[in-house]
Amino acid sequence: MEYRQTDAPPSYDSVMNQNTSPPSYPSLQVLSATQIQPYYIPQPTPQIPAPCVVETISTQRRHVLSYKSKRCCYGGSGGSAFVVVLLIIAVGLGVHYGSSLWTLSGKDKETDICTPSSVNCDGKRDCSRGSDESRCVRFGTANELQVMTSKAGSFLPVCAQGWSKSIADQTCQQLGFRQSYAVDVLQSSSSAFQSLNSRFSNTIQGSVNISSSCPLQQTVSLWCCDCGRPPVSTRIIGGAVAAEGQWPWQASLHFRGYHTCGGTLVAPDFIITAAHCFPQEISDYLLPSNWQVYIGMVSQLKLPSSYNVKKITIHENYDPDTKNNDIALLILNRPVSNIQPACLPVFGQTFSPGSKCWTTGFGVTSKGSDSGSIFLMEVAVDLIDLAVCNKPTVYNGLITETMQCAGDLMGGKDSCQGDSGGPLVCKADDRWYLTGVTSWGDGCGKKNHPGVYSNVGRLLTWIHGKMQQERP
Ligand code: 4AZ
Repeated sequence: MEYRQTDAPPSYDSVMNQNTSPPSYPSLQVLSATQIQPYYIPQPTPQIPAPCVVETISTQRRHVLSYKSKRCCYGGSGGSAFVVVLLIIAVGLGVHYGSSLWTLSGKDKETDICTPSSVNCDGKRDCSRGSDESRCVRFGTANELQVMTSKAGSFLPVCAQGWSKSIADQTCQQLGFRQSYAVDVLQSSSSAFQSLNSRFSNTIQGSVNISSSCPLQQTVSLWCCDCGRPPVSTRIIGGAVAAEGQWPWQASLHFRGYHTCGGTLVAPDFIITAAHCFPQEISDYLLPSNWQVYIGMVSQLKLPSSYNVKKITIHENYDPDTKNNDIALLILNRPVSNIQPACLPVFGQTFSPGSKCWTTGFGVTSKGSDSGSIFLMEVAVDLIDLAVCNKPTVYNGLITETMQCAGDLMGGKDSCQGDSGGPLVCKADDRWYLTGVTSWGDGCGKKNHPGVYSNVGRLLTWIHGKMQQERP
């Protein structure tokens, strides 16, 4: 995180506890000029040793070992060749294998096999991984529940009549949440609706029928969890160290005991992070057992108990060269309780250029620094219009629709190496929404080179789809 301003915040050193000597960072990469390749993020990101390095590493080694021993059941000591043969046979037979086996193999391997007569959003699962039924629900303004059915062919609001807590819970569970949080009734001006059938059958899209009206035009607004409202709302004025509880959804992803990337809790079982945190060419990064997730803490010296990763899902169309679709979803081994997730934006929600948003992370605090930050750092950034960010003097056309620039064109306020995968959040209606995922940039804090974030609003269909497919 880079932070320079004229009305200067306290320097990093001045906010550090002077009595605590920072641990040495033996394996850290120095962010040198040669590493700052324009438009490309050097990988892997810097690694901050956890204070309990020995213990953490030994625990993780146990995980790795048990993982490997499981794999031996598939592959034996002959290893990879046999696994490859197995995979080929599996695809050939259309066998639906356990998810972690696929994850191991990296992206593009999650073949979803569909029946020839597969129909999307008819409530019947025709594909082995359920992709035909995973993009049929979304939320509109005011969290209006909108359902697509094969018959309607478009997203329509759902009539409030007949709605119950049980249907709300089942719908939220379909979307990857544990239960529902709140239901409201909206006054709709729509001219077509979905009305509930008398029986709920598995999915919400399988339980509604198209209708030209709703009683009193009342439709359902559904919340699957409370989100985006931190318990603490004060912050260190002008400073850059985050107050405890300010950004509870912030995750620190440790690869073999070292902070490597940020992440954001978006539901009790799910973390959103960046695809580039899992370089495809290094298979170790794709092993869930090599990762530990810490959530809600503000110091790498005070780690809470960790979560294991059950599965890493990387966007199928992530392009490591352009960083397009730089997003990944982690499912945790157990649900997080008592920590507020950030809200996911609703469909069509926009944050206008110039919106005040914040990005947070444990990344390096100045160019050339050889270590990440022990403390969670925060910085206010402005959203920057796509066309401005694509100007020849800025990123000269490299910014796609699934990216969002944020920072300050004058330089100084930026995320940096090690912040990757972490949140860019913007406030609306008193809640913080995950607007971006820290992705890349030409250096850090440089004039005319703001931070580039994955555009969460543009990747919502992917996020909801995967949360449904991977639901706990
Ligand atoms: C990185 O390497 C990185 N200044 C993250 C953010 C930015 C640049 C690089 C944005 O993880």
